[in-house]
Amino acid sequence: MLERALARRAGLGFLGKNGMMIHPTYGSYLFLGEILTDLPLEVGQGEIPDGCGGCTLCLKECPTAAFVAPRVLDAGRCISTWTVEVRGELPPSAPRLHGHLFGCDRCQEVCPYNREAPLSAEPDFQPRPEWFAPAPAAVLALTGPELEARLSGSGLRRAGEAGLRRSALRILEEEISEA
Ligand code: B12
Ligand code: SF4
Ligand code: SF4
Repeated sequence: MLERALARRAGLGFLGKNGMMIHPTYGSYLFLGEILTDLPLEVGQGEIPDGCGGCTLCLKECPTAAFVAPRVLDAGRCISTWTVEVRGELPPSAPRLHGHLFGCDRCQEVCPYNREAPLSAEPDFQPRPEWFAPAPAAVLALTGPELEARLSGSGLRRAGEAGLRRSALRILEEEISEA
């Protein structure tokens, strides 16, 4: 299901130039979910108009130039693809990870709609201190059982132990080549 397109049509938010579904008050740090039902429901207030205006902060911020045009993402250039979704070795054609171990939020961090957005109090969504910007060398130094224990109940399991070690190694290689 194309969740963002559906969310826009459902009146939950507009699609920003960074491709994200943005709620005018809550910003874009939102997960989308659906319930499929044949219950007759009341039609809501309609679509929320585009709120980007002349802003292009997200397009300029992307470290891999992944936006082909506003709202058009080349997923093959997005750091999220290479640190979250891809399994196995990273090919030489993969973009630089720019220090990102798992996913990337840079096109959201600069968005004015996220500056004042309220933070969730949901316990499951709070960052775990041990995973808050960990040094890649510290991740590589963890033994298998230690890393496995830290991944328990975490979304980071999507990359898994192998994916996180691979990204940590790649970040260190990039740092060394830049030095
Ligand atoms: C595949 C996927 C990815 C891929 C490819 C993303 C992409 N843009 O295609 C990768 C791995 C790169 C990725 C990255 C991320 N993702 Co993702 N991803 C998905 C997934 C599973 C499918 C998206 C898809 O089909 N893309 C294909 C394109 C064509 O569709 P789309 O991007 O959904 O929507 C576009 C079109 O529909 C078009 N469009 C639709 N209607 C209209 C109307 C007009 C007028 C116009 C001009 C355009 C237009 O514009 C939309 C925005 O680009 C969805 C869940 C889902 N089932 O929808 C989550 C989802 C989109 N991802 C999500 C998130 C959080 C992320 C990341 C922030 C994760 C991270 N921290 O690293 C990044 C953000 C990257 C970015 N700027 O988009 C959330 C977004 C929540 C939100 N508020 O928008 C979703 C909805 C998951 C969820 N259930 O919460 N993702
Ligand atoms: S998530 Fe990062 S790499 Fe992907 S489009 Fe946004 S800024 Fe670019
Ligand atoms: S940074 Fe600016 S252009 Fe990008 S999504 Fe946010 S408001 Fe729109």
